[in-house]
Amino acid sequence: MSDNKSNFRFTVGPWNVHEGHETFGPGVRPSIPFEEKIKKFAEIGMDGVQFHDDDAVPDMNNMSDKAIVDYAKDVKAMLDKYGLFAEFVAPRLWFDKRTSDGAYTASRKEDYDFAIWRSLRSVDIAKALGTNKVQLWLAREGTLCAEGKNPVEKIIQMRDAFDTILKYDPDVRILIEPKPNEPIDRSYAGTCGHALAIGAQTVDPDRVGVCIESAHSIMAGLDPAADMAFALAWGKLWGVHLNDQNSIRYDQDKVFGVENLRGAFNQVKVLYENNFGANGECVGLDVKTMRTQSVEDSYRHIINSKKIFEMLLKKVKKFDYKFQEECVKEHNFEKLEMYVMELLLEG
Ligand code: XLS
Ligand code: MG
Repeated sequence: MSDNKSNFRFTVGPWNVHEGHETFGPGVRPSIPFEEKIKKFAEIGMDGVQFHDDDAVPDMNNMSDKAIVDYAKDVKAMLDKYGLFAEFVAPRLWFDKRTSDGAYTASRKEDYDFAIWRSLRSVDIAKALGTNKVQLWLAREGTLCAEGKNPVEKIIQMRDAFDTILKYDPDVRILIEPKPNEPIDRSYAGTCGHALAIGAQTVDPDRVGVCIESAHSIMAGLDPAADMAFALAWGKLWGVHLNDQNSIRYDQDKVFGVENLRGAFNQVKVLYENNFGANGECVGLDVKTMRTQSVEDSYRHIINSKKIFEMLLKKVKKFDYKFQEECVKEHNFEKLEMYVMELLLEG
């Protein structure tokens, strides 16, 4: 096994430090100014930042294409000031009224056109921030009312939207972030397999990969490490959003490893064994501050996620492959499983 390794680069987005709002309650903490978050990300050991398009350019809907790029260049200067890079830009296609019935799968042409406009501006913003990665979380690409859309037509329409993005800029790379539900009732492309399949149908499959989020795999009833492995097998794992999740409930964005330590161990293991990061891929931490947390202490979940990742990495490096081989030869998986438990539990 080669050893690039341990050179993992960590990223988070400004939305990972939020005011605490959720479906059943408003924010409970004051907002932290954008630059203060960026500065703090650098202080707590992040290497880069993930952006929604309007995290970078808040008023973009009311700005010209050129003004958007100019604004993004100033954000790049701010990142440089703190020694951070931009990992990707994700068009926020789930806030605006025009995306309430989906963005790429919208029923109305003017809504679809808006989604394309935001996506192409995301490419511009990404380039201005110094990255060619655009991440597409397919938030509302599905339906709230099964009879409301022709699913086959809409799935093809979504592929056509990806083609438009790919054709717009020959350097752009698309990372699809699949999620099975929420905010949509049922997603048209909710898993790693769907994302890879739709990528393969685009005009340039080599420029479409995936970002696997632990919680989203769990919500689909799948194992995140196995999803990561599936994408790694074809060289398609271009990003991860590590976090944790208590079963198939609402999307919880808990600290990495706090629900299922063995599951987290196996995510770190598959990333490490397969040299994730060697081509610039980042370990994204898509975790949210608990609603009970004070504003002064609202970065702890990020610090903890990174720490747990690093502690698990030490365990991964201790993993005895000789012993594993022996157990496999004997078909003694009880023995191997107990070895893993002891490895995880001992100090
Ligand atoms: C939501 C997603 C979102 C994306 C970025 O469930 O995880 O946070 O990662 O838009
Ligand atoms: Mg995510």
